Amino acid sequence: MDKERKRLAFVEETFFLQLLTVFQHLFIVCPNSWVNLQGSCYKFSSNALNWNAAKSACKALGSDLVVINSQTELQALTSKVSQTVWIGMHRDRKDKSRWLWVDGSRPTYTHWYPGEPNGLHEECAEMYSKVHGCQWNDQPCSSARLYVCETRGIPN
Ligand SMILES: [Ca+2]
Ligand SMILES: [Ca+2]
Repeated sequence: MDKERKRLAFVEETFFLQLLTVFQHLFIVCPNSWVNLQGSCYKFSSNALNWNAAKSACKALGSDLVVINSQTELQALTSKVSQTVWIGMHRDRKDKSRWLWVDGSRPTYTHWYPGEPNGLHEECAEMYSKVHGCQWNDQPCSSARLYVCETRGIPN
């Protein structure tokens, strides 16, 4: 009996947590000229910069380069990406065979173009346009690219 009650409490808790997430997504407000996609805010740049300058530009806006955590997030972004853009992933300076997101996390989801990543001197990650399935490529950080910033929305 006790076990069953615990199980129900768990189901209830899970349900309410999911409901809370849905509401957070619905009532998130993004700054002007930012796009709200499933509870996160994105800014698609109109200027091309090298990776470090792009990261600084996002920082100046109180955000950082986009961190893509899941296929769901990638799919939400897809329709908006009409040219190659920088994303917030770079090679780990301590071990160049590994990658890091700008928030310090290790990628769990990746979406590399076939044959990529292919060069240890290509230390930053870009995302091809939707025409190329928004797949990723390692690229020298000095290249000029459009970029995508991401920030959490402000609760309404
Ligand atoms: Ca994200
Ligand atoms: Ca490459």
